[in-house]
Amino acid sequence: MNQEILETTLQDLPLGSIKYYEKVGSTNELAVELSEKGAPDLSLIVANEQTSGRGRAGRRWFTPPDCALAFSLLLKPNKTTIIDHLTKVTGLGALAVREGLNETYNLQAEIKWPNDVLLDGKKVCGVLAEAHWMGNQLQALILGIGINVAPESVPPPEELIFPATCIADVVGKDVDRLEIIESVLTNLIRWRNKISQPTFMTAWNKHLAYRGERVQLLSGEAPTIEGRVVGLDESGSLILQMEDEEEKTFQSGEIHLRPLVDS
Ligand code: BT5
Repeated sequence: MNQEILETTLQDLPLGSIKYYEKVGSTNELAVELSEKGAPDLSLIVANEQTSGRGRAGRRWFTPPDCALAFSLLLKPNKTTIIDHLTKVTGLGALAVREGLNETYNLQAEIKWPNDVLLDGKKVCGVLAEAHWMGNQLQALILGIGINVAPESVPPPEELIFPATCIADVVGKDVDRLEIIESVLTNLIRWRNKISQPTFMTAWNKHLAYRGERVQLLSGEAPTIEGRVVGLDESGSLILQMEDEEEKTFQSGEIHLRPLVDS
């Protein structure tokens, strides 16, 4: 991958700008700098390697060179109604990845609420949506996406809190990073335009992992919550059926979800 190849591959997409780097700290961090300089809607930053890729709550995202996709897209609030749908932006990224993997390699990925994409029940992608504010004005949403493509992108098990995989291992052959990023971005732009429509939530809900299954929600020091996955509400919050049959809704915040084996 390089700047020229990326520009050629993505030439039909309405991107604000495309910047390719061989090695960066974090593409989300660079996206903030770009936003501060007034970069337009749909400006894209892609890195071949990240040295301090980040996940949620200060966790690390592993992106060694040549084997993964790591990119951030700037979404300007004035361009769409996205400001009214901030709680759905992580889902937008996850849904775009799911659709991209389906389109390119006919894969049936699932979305583990709130921000992971799973193949064969293992994490293949993580999404990190961050907001860039100036005072009380939202400047841009930064949608960071990391996808494991070749086996070298999968961290060793001792670094993981959830099992991980990569596309090549699931498909059983080498896969093309350019083909995947093109398809993911195409789907992302398409779904962003529909984020306010019921079809968006229907699609996200349809591909939700663990529907009908028992899961645990872990959130820092707070007591663990257990329940059965019912689905998502219209804002992207998770609905669980609790032990007493009552349904409760949970916003993502810093929550982790874990499947539970039914007893
Ligand atoms: C995420 O956080 O899954 C969000 C990851 C977002 C990464 C993208 S890459 C482009 C952009 N630039 C950035 O700096 N970040 C974004 P979270 O749900 O907190 O999961 C983090 C956890 O996933 C870590 O604590 C590890 O256990 C695990 N992990 C780290 N690297 C992984 C990988 N390559 N594959 C699977 N799991 C990984």
